[in-house]
Amino acid sequence: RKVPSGEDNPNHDFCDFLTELADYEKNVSRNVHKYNAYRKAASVLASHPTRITSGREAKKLSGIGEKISKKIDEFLETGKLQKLENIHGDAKNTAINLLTRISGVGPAKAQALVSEGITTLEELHKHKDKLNHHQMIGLKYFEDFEMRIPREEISQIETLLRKHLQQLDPQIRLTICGSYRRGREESGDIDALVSHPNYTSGRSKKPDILKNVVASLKSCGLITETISLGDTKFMGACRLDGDSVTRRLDIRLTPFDQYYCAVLYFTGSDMFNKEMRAHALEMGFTLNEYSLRPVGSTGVPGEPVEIHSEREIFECIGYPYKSPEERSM
Ligand code: DCP
Ligand code: MG
Ligand code: MN
Repeated sequence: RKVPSGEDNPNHDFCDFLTELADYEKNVSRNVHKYNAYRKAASVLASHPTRITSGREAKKLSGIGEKISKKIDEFLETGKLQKLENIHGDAKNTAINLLTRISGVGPAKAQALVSEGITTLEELHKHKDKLNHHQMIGLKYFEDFEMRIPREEISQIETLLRKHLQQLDPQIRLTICGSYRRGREESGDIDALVSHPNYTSGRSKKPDILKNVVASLKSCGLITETISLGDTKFMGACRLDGDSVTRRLDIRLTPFDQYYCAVLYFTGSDMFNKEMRAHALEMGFTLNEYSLRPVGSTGVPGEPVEIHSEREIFECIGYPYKSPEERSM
């Protein structure tokens, strides 16, 4: 799902089965290493410009080893994968896969439900007592949250957010990050980042900005559900108007001095972040959603580098600048 697929990708059928294998490793086997290996292979193939015609050819690409190259051969020869056929034939896997599609339900929870005999949404509706608040909202909006959000709708929501935040406090900064910022035509959710010059990492006082923001967006009817609300992180749902689909909305409040590291992180993609952080480490820096810090010979990170733009982070670690649109790997 996160990997580009469809007409523009000559290897999309390989990407699809690799993504499905990745999901199986994450949700059923719970093997994060295999999950990462399949995702990496899918992303490498997704950005490969020409059709791969053999496992041998695929193996020359970074991130594709013996096992995956054999799967590509099997798929080319038989049009399917026996491993996936077996997975599809197992009702338990199917149930776990269904339940993990509910927002807030992870692999462990899904497996626990299945072992208690709950394998369908209908059954789950009868056993809501087994769900926490997040999972309850996930179940309530199961269909809505599965629908991709058209770019145009996020753009309209962005306009509304800006208008309300401007009224609340003209100094508040807002950037919609995630796949939307990477220029995608459709997104899975809305990732909003807000900041304020009066809120910096050095201050110990708890910020009340996010609570005010959420209260104001609730009272105007944009925010319709709250999954969780802390000082710096809101998870919930919003709706453009009465008959629109309910959309997952995340809002994070970030200290002003950490704004660009946060924008970079929440723009993603997650694979791109992994790659950039690994490059930073090679160059003697540790990079995360808060800061960029040099790592001394002792291995202890130093003081954060002062950052004034997203581009500066790339420059500091000698990583060729990529526009958000180029980060969808
Ligand atoms: N992120 C990350 N590592 C994770 C999860 C998230 O680096 N494990 C960062 C990169 C993501 C961003 O946070 O791009 C937002 O997370 P989302 O899950 O919302 O992912 P996207 O916005 O990229 O895709 P989607 O359209 O599915 O929401
Ligand atoms: Mg997103
Ligand atoms: Mn998100």
